[in-house]
Formats: sequence, C-alpha cells, structure tokens
Amino acid sequence: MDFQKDSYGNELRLKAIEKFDLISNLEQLEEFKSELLGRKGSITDLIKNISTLPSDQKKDAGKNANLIKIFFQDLIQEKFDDYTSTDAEESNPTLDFSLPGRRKSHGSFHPTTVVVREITKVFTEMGFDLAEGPEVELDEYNFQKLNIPIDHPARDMWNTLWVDTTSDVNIQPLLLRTHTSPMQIRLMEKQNPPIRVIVPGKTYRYEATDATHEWQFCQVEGLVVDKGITFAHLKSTLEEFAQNMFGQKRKARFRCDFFPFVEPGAEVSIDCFKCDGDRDGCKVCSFTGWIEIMGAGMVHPEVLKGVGYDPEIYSGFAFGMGAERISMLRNGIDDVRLFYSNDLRFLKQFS
Ligand code: FA5
Repeated sequence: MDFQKDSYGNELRLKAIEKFDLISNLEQLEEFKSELLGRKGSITDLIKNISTLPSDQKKDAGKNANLIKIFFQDLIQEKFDDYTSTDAEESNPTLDFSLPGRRKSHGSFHPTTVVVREITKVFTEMGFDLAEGPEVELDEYNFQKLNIPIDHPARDMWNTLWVDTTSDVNIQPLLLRTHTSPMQIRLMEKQNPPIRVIVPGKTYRYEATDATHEWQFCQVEGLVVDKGITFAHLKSTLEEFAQNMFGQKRKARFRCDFFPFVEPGAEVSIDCFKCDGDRDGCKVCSFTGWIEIMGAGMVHPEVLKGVGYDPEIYSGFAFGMGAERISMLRNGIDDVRLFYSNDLRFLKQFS
C-alpha cells in the first residue's frame, strides 16, 4: 500500500478499511497486518514520515497516525480472535454426534386426575351426568342449606379454612369448601327432578396431616333425586361402583353414620388392601381391617324442603368419597401425602 503523500493517513485509513472488508481467511488477515503494521507497513511508514513534516503539522499528524494504528490493531485482533476460536471449536468439537439423543419427557396425568376419570367413567356408564362447582364457597351452601346451622356442633366434623372477609361487611362468610356436598344444593336449586349427577372437585380442610389425611384432597359427590328412590337404590349403586373399581374380591360395608344432610346416613368402607381385612388389621387400616371410602345416605327431608322439593313426592340419595383414598386402594399406596409432595418418582408411575 502506497499512501506516502497522505501525511495525515486519512486516505490510508479509508482504503485499508475497504481492503479489510474483503478479508475472508486467517492467511489474508496475516498478510493485511504485515502490509499495514509490519516493519515496512504503510502505518509504520506513516509514523516514520512524521519527522519530515513541517513542525506545525507534526503534532496533529502524529496524533492522527497513532489513532489509526490503534484502530487497526484492535480491528485485526478482533478478527483474529474470531478465526482462531472457530478453528479451535472445529478441531475440538463440543458436539458429539455419536451420543444417543435425549429422550423427550412427556407429561402425564396426576394420579388424582387418573382416579377421578376412572370414577367418573363408572358412574357415567350408569347414566350419571357430570357437574362442577366453586372451590371458594359461601357458608350458606357449605353448611346452612345442608342442615348445619350457624354454631351447630356438627360443624366440628369439618375443620374449616375460612376466607378473611372482615374488611367487607357486605360479604357473607366465605370458606374453602370442606366437601363437595354444597353442589347438591346448587344443583337442586337450579333444576327439577329427576337428578342423577356426580360432582368431582377439590376440597380443603384444616387438618393435621397423616398417612390418610391431607389438608387438600379431592372428593366425588353423587346425587340422585326422583320419585320412589330408596335406600336399596343407594346400596345397589354403590355396590356396583365398588365391584367396578375394586373387583369381586373387595367387600363393601355399610354402617350407620351421622351427616346432618342425610337421614339415614351411612359410612361405606372397603376391606383393607394391605392386610386383606385381616382380623388384627394393619397400620394402613388403623388395625381395624376396614378403610372408610365414603359417606352416604338418603337426602334429608329438610334439605329437600329447603330447595323447594316436596319430600312427600320426591326422595333421593347422596354420597361423597375421597378420590385419593380410592386411588390408594386401587394402587396399594400407603400414604396420601405422596399425592401432593411433588415427588416425580411417585407421580411418574401413573404415566
Ligand atoms: C363428607 O365430606 C360428606 N360430605 C360426605 C357425604 C356426602 C355424606 C353425601 C353423605 C352424603 P367425610 O368427611 O367423611 O364426609 O369425607 C368423605 C370422604 O372424603 C372420606 O370418606 C374420605 O375418603 C375423604 N376424606 C375426608 N377427609 C380427608 C382428608 N383429610 N384427606 C383425604 N381424604 C379425606
């Protein structure tokens, strides 16, 4: 490059940039560097020639030449780094194409979803409809309309998580529903008999957790109302359900129980999957041989009256079961806390 007449190096700079843009490999870059900055390079000459300039030009010309030198040193170094790092990667690749590919992990349904679908299938095949309802519920539906007035001791059966509504006096007491039974009322208020429906959904209780108690779990409610419905319908429906879910081996047991919204009420249990209902029992069934799976009973006449049905004409039955407990029985799971502890080793077994 001959830019000797260009004593301030401006022309040299422009032409060198044009040439730099055409460089496409390391060899050309080395050549460019030597032409510019080598012993006989154009920038080296430019700097040497400064001493021959008139003294009033020396200072500016020197400053300019230095800036040009630094500019090209940086530019060349940057390009050099680009080329050498690419070369290094090619000779020592970080990708090993011989390694087997990574398996894509597919999500799967949560075990509670799986069991709710199974329960739903059994009942829909028997002709039940499906409904859902709110998880944040009014006291009125969770308790009062289910024949559990304010301050009634039966409320102690459901350890309740209340929603703080103290800041707004116009709002009725709100809670996280302790069971899916409020949907009995909501559905009966909306439609006339015949009703044959199941309602799966999340429920919440202020519980001390243990192997069979969680503070958040899922229930499936069932409600049938029509003319002439008797306890025999309740028993045969739930026996049919038990046989479909657990096979012929498991036995169902109906014992008197108290729920304020049914009369008579029953506790439905199944013999323990762990000890097969052995006389001495085991830890899972609290040494009784039986595991309670649901509460049930004939819809209380007061509840029917409350929603405007005439109990002399209509009767019905209702039941409510814990979905996780059904899954525990079906899958031999001995601790309900596994469902919501987010351990993938447990959850993946239900893929
Ligand atoms: C009720 O909640 C009633 N609403 C059921 C009912 C409906 C009775 C209709 C009559 C007519 P109970 O509190 O027993 O009842 O709960 C029902 C089922 O939910 C239990 O059998 C159990 O399987 C499950 N369950 C209750 N508490 C827990 C808990 N803390 N953790 C996991 N499952 C639970």
